[in-house]
Amino acid sequence: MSCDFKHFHRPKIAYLSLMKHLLILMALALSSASFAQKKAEIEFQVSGVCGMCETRIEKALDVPGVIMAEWDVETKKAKVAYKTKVISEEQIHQLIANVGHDTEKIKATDEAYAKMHGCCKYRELGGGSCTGGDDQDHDDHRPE
Ligand SMILES: [Cu+2]
Repeated sequence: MSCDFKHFHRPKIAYLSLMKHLLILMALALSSASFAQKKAEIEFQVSGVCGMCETRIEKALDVPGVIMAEWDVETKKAKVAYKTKVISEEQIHQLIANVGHDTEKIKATDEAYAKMHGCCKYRELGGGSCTGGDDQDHDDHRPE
């Protein structure tokens, strides 16, 4: 009764190569599934001045269909990933304009603009009472 070590060795290799193929198949299935969802990523200019603007813009885009939304106070660029079947690029611009921020495509109405905190009045010279982009901690003075 010889228990050859080689007998254990072979199936292990076969198992590993099977796992490798399974992983490749899974990766393929996942990537084709995300293709079916039709994701898009866009980047555009949005006017704003401070961290409060950032919160407002990102909160406005917290809707179904939007996968990721980021606005950078330094570059004034919004980066949005969304599902094209659920929401359109136009609607995304509109959502931002609705809370008072001008985008490349849609200007905010004077009414929406007036509702914003004084610090965020980017249309005024010098950007309202905001000192700059790194002023993050004025969550305490929200508009009444
Ligand atoms: Cu602001």
